[in-house]
Amino acid sequence: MKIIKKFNKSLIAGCVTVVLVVSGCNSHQGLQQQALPEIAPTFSKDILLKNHFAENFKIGTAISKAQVLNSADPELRLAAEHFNTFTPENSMKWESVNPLPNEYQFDVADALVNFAKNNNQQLVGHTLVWHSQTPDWVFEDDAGNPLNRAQLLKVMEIHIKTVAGRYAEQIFAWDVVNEALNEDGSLRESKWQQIIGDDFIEQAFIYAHQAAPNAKLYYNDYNMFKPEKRAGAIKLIKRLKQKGIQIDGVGMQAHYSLDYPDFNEVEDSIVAFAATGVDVMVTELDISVLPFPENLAEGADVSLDVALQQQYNPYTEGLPIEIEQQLASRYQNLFAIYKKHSESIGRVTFWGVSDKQTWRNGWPMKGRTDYPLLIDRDMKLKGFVNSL
Ligand code: 9MR
Repeated sequence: MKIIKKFNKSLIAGCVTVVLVVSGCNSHQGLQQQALPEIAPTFSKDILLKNHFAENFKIGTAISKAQVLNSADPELRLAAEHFNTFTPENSMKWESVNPLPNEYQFDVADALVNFAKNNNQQLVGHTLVWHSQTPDWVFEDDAGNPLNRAQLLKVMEIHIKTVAGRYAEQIFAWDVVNEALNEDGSLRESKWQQIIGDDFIEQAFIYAHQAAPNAKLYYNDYNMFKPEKRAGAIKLIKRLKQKGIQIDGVGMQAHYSLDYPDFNEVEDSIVAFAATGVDVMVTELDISVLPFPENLAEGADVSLDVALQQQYNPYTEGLPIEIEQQLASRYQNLFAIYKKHSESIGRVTFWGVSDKQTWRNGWPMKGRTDYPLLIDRDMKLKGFVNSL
C-alpha cells in the first residue's frame, strides 16, 4: 500500500512548496495521476487559510482547553495564524463554566477571550443551552427532585446572564441553543423541553439577547442537510422571528465522511436557511476517512461509545494516496458549494486544528487514527488545500 508519508520527500522537488498554485499538482485531475504535493511549510505566510478564503467567508477552528493553556502548543500557533474566528471546543459548555450550583470557573474561558483579543479573532461562544455536558444539578433541587418550569427558567436565566453577560463586549456570537431537534425535525425530549416546554428555546434566546445585546445569536445542530431536520429548523427560526425574538444565524454542523451525506442536500439546506433571512454558518466541519459500523456514520451523537475494532481503524500507519484523493475530492465538491453560496455563508469553522487532536479520533470509538481536517499530524496543510 502506498503511504503518503513515504512520498513527501520526493514530492518536494517536483511540486514547489510555497505558492498557491502549483501547476499539475493542485488540480483534482492532477491528483488522480500522481501523488499529492507537499505544500507550504507550516508557519509560512504564503498560504494562510483565512487569506485563501478571504473573499468568501470567515474561516474558523475549534480550540481546546489544553491548547489555550499552553502557549507553546504548535496547534495554538496555527489557530492564531490560519483562522480569523474560533469556537471553544468544550470550555464554555455548562459543565465547564458552571460545574456546581453558584460555582463558576472562568479561567479557561477568560484565556480564550484574551487569545481572541490578542489575535484579532471573532470568538463564537459554544454553547449556552444543550441537553449534553450539562450537570444533573441543573434540573434538580437540593433534595434531588425535578425542578418545575419556573425554577428551571430561573436557573437558565442566571446561567445565561452570568456567562454571556460576563463577555457581552468580547464574544462576537453565541450558539445559544444546541441540538434541540430530532432527526425527523421534531423537538428532542430533553430535560429542558420536558420541564419548561417547547418555548425553552425562545426563552434562551431572550435571555441571551438581554445578557449580550450586541452579540449575534445562533441555533446550532447536526444533520441539518436532512430534509425533515431542515424543515424542523426552519419552523423554529420562523417561530422566533414571528415572535420578534432575535435570531441571527443557523449553524450547520458538518461532521461528514467520504460517502455521507449527499452534498446536494447540504446545498438545498443552505439555500432554504438563507431564504429565512438568517446567516448560514458552517460550524463544525470535518470529513472522516474511516469506515464506520453500519448506522453509526451519521451525525455527532456524543453519547455513542463503541468498542474499538481494527477493521474500523485501517490507516494507523498513514493514509493511502487513493484515500487522500477521495478526501480531496469531497472537500473540493463541498467548498464549490460553499463558495457558490458565499453570500449567504458568514463562516466556515473546522472542528479542530489538526488531525492529531481531532475529536474524530475518539468517536464513535476511542483510539482511531482519522484524517478529517486540512492540517495533518505534522502540522502541515494538506496538498489539496490550494485547490479549494
Ligand atoms: O469535540 C467535542 C469533544 O471533545 C467532546 O468530548 C464532546 C462531548 O460532548 O463534544 C464535542 O463537540 C461536540 C460539539 O460540542 C457539539 N456538536 C458535536 C461535537 C462533536 O461531538
